[in-house]
Amino acid sequence: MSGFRFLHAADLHLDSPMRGLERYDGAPLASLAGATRRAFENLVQLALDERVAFVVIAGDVFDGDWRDFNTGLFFAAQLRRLGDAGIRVYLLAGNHDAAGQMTKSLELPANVIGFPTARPQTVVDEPTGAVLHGQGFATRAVEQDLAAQYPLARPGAFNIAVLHTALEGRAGHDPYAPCSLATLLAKGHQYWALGHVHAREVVAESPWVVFPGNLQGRHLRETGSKGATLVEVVDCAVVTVEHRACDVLRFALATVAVDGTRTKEAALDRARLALARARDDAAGRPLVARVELSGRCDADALLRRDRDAALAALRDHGNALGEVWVEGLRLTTAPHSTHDGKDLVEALALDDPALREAVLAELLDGDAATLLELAAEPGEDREGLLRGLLDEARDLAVRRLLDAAANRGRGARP
Ligand SMILES: [Mn+2]
Repeated sequence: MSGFRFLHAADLHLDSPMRGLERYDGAPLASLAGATRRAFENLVQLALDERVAFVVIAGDVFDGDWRDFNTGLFFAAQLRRLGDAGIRVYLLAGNHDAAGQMTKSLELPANVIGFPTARPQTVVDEPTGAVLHGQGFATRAVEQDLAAQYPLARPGAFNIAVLHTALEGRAGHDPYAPCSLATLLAKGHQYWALGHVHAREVVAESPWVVFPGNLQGRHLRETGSKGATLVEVVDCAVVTVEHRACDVLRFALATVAVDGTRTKEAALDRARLALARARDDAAGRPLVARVELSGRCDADALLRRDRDAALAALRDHGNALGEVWVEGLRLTTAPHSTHDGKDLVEALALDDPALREAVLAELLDGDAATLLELAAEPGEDREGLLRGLLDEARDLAVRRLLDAAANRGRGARP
């Protein structure tokens, strides 16, 4: 019986900035700095600890052309740590670090084998006998099906095909190097080491087709555990495929049901619990969380009236928990109501001119001037503010109509 292990990673995006984080006092700013680099250091340490034979990196090591040589120097130094332990690295260019994108380069250590970008190449990893096939991106936008030109599996060997692709398309990702799963399966390789899609996904298990996901989340669309895939091979067959976390900082969406809460404090208490739970899930890593409160509750109006205070209370709790950055607060709550839809329909059908006038007057008195000002002035938060005002207006109208329906039910017209 002969066996070996290898690590499959992709989308390191070294030195890419963390985006969309509003700074505030007490926020764990320092934990963001260098997160992509520290995640890669964790990957290298994992390779050393697990004594893997080689590491496969399926594209987008870099976020784009280097600002200076430091990004490249850091990467080469880490690769050398692997080289000193006799670990090979098979490297493929993706859309972000396509050959045509990079103006600076460093000669990589001898343990690194890069795939060409003009055509697919097959290389044999001599110590294990594994056969690897791959073709990198020559330009940023590769629109042809690269997989179609990949060679067939070499019989009697363990074949790994390395490819940067969106397959037949994945939400939120440019549809580069499009190909069908059927094309991949027809090649006969035992493992397709894919890159490009930042959410981890095991597309197929027989044979294995895997997106390991990116190594480190960078914003709130990259939530949950991030890392690499550890693969064990015995007698030319995959025995285990495991996700291993490498991230040093985690992103989370904390969705909190606040149905039935009477007070703002009661709703916020539920949010505080959800933050503590998300912190536990991050297993000691600093956390960036967006809180979303949803459900029908009496606290709805109170929360909306003083959203800044609610956000500050949650940020303060994040500071108390330690290294929890509350990115923002989203309210999808609605007014609590004991009435069913039938009441509302009846109320809307009232066609009571006096009631309609009262509702409109209330809305216009409060918000018309602000709405007009906002509409005239371009600004970053204008859309959010307008939406907030419109939400409030809608809720106010609903409340008025429900009150009217209730009064009518009791036979007392306003
Ligand atoms: Mn990519």
